[in-house]
Amino acid sequence: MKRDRSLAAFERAKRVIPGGVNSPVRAFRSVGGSPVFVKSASGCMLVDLDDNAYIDYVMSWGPLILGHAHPLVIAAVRDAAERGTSFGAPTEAESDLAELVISMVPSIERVRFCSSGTEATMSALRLARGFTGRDKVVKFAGCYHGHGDAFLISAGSGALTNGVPDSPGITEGVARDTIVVDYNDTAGLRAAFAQHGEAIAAVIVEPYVGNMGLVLPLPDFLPALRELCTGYGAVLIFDEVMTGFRVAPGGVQEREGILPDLTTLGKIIGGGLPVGAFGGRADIMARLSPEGPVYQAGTLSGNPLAMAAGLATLRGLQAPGVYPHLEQLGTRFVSGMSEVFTRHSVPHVTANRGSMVGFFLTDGPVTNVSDAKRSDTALYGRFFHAMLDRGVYLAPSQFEAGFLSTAHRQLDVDRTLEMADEALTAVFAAPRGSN
Ligand code: KE4
Repeated sequence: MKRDRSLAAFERAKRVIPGGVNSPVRAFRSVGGSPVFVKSASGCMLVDLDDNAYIDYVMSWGPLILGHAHPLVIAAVRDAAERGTSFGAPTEAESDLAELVISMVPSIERVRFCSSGTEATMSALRLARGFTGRDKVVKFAGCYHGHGDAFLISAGSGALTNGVPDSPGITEGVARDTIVVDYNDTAGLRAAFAQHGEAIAAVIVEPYVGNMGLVLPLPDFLPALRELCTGYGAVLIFDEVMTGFRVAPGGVQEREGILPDLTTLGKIIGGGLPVGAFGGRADIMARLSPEGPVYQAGTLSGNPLAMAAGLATLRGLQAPGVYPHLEQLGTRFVSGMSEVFTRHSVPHVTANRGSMVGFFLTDGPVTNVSDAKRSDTALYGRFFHAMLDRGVYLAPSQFEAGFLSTAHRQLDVDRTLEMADEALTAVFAAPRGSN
């Protein structure tokens, strides 16, 4: 498949933008090669600068659950834009979206909008610290909550004492207040609370993890989180930036029946435009400026175009049968992929929750980041490129989830599975290192 224009565009971009991208995962570092530059997209199809078309399973990393350029979303954004793009003053669209979010997400009584998932998680943590008067936060290895300093922390040597920065530019002082436990490690969580309980302001978790690849909670994990946070007076934050409105209308908390104290949202809530949000218990949200003392703000928070895109998207999800259809499509995708991997004797683990899908190229089970890292990332890279050359755009990293939309049809999934079979045949026929 010829991608000369994308190659040239990448060389141009690298001269003016670090790494040639505005978010690292887009640079294909994890799978090798040069990224596809997009000309346009519609439905489940992406078209690159060389007019190659791909069935898209990244879907902008989750926001586009109705597919690219959905007519209802485009019309709503166009209509809003003709009345002005931003005012820095309140509009009723913000209350419209807030009321809809509160009606859909079980634990949210009040909500604040911002412009990204990172802002949402940063703000939710500050609010939890302000509400409890405590400093420490517990996160889980392999979970990603945006690029806020407090979250770019790995488990330190003395894992339960304090974390170590994951990136230069993060101070020891910040790392000291982040405790990192293994996902699904309920014993480790109990130990963290036994050691630091009264100092823990919050626990933040991806209730279904998308940022290791798709990793699901063991049956006792989320209930233990709820029990310990309640017992020690810590704020339980479900980071549903990826799972919100994705795995169910009310996210994981609806599907699992576990209510957090705060929820962070993003992606789908903006329908492809920049929106983040955090919300939850009214008594906690009441501490937020200007009602309370915890400061948080944003020039473009509640932006009218973004509100319009979010409203059109969430309203589009209200149609009967949408979620059962997405569940069936996601299940077909992962079961078909499993059949293909089995046919080619590739060790694998596949899973889906609704239209959020994942597969690891390793034997199971995969319950935490150490398990996930056993995946054959070299094989994943060769598979990724073999699929790309056959018109299927998977996540350019083994450690990401995939997403289907209401624009994906059964025949798109079936074609994808045919291409997966062809791709693996080609990968194993070629001498190693050649593709
Ligand atoms: P943003 O700041 O990228 O809008 O959201 C951060 C974030 C927070 N929480 C969860 C659970 C997330 O998945 C994300 C962002 N997800 C990544 C995909 N793994 C965005 C892709 C990117 O970084 O370019």
